[in-house]
Amino acid sequence: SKKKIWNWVSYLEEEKMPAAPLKLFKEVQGYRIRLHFDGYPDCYDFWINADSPDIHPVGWCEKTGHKLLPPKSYKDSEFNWSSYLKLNKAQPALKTAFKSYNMPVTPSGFRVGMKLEAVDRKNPSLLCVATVSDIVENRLLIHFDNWDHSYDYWCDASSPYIRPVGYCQDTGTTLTPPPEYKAPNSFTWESYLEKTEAQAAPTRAFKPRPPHGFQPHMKLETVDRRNPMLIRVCSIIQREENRIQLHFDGWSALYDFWVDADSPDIHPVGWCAKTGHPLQLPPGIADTASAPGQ
Ligand code: MLY
Repeated sequence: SKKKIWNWVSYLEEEKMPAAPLKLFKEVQGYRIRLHFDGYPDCYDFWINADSPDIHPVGWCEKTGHKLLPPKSYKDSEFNWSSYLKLNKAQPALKTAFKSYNMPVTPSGFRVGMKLEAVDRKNPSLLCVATVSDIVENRLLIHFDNWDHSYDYWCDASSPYIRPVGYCQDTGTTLTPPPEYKAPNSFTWESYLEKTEAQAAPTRAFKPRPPHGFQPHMKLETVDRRNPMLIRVCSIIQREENRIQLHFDGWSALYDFWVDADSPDIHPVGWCAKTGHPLQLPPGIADTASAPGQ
């Protein structure tokens, strides 16, 4: 039998399903790059969108007072960028290539040290006592009071995972206090703010975003988290307030998974073609595809 060349237009027609509209995606620019930590084995390499707010030009840590971890085998005091670049005959990535370079910093009502109520993303049923522990551009680092940093995450003022002090009380939701509060009801914000000499983040600083517009059956291109080098043809099968459940077309439902609607790993139909990234086609259609993650 003659093999047709796969393309989205005829695939959507055959499947009688729509592409997820462009306007539903947070970012539709950029391409993906693979990053390697100098001095560390390749197993720590990771893929990231070139416009990610998590990557910064050489010198950024020094300029903004963040701690830069030097390549393995260097002591903190031994490392400086100019001799390191010279020694390795390497070029710094151009500042203008970074998204933050062209991004206006909108003033926000958040300040480092302010308290709030935040979802523990590792235990999503918990809304907890938390602090803004860092601010970079328009993003906030959320830390859970008296827990280790492994629960920390970055988000922006429109995140559905953060709420002002008092939200739990107002909505009759259980608030998880810091771990030292063992007895139920022994925690009150009033005395805690006083004790910690902290301020509550003002309600006006929170900018709740409108609900996402993704619907079941829409198709898109999604990073395979088991092997993040790969981007696959995908369909939405369910939606929730902040998340969508995805299915890899042609694969077992065992591989279905949930992602945040603003995940940087979901892309509109045509994104791979536009950015020059290979797209893994549904199996059976082409022999390039392999089992997810293998
Ligand atoms: N079962 C976990 C729950 C930890 C929750 C931490 N959050 C609140 C930051 C444990 O006790 O380790």
